[in-house]
Amino acid sequence: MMGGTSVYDACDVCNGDGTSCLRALTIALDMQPDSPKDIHFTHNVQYGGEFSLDDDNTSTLPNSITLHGASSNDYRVTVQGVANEYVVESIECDSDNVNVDVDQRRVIIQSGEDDVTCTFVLASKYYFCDCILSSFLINFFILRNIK
Ligand SMILES: [Ca+2]
Ligand SMILES: [Ca+2]
Repeated sequence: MMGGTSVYDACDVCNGDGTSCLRALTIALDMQPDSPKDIHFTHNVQYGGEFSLDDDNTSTLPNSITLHGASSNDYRVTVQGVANEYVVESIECDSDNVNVDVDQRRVIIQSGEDDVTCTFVLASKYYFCDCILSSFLINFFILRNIK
């Protein structure tokens, strides 16, 4: 293979068993509030380079996925096309070998031996507004009843 090393090439170099030098890179989605909305991600960990997650109780889509990559590569996972009503509030990873860039909606997982889990937290902009609206309505009815 010119100009690069595939995952399988790298594993032949490591142990020859095709799996034991692969890192498990788990990407999880936490929508706030929970939502069936499909959220699309791109990555360069495995061939294909994309997946979708949601955050509800149905099995149509999972809320996390585990990818396997060679430890000697840097990887990038980006959440794409976040709908207008959502913002990427935070991205939480359980490893120091990750550059988190919330503004660019991505993580860069640096080469290393550790397995990594990153949780993308997407919050609805209107969730907060709902809370304000309902507290306004509650106050309104309390005041009305006091009079
Ligand atoms: Ca959630
Ligand atoms: Ca689901």
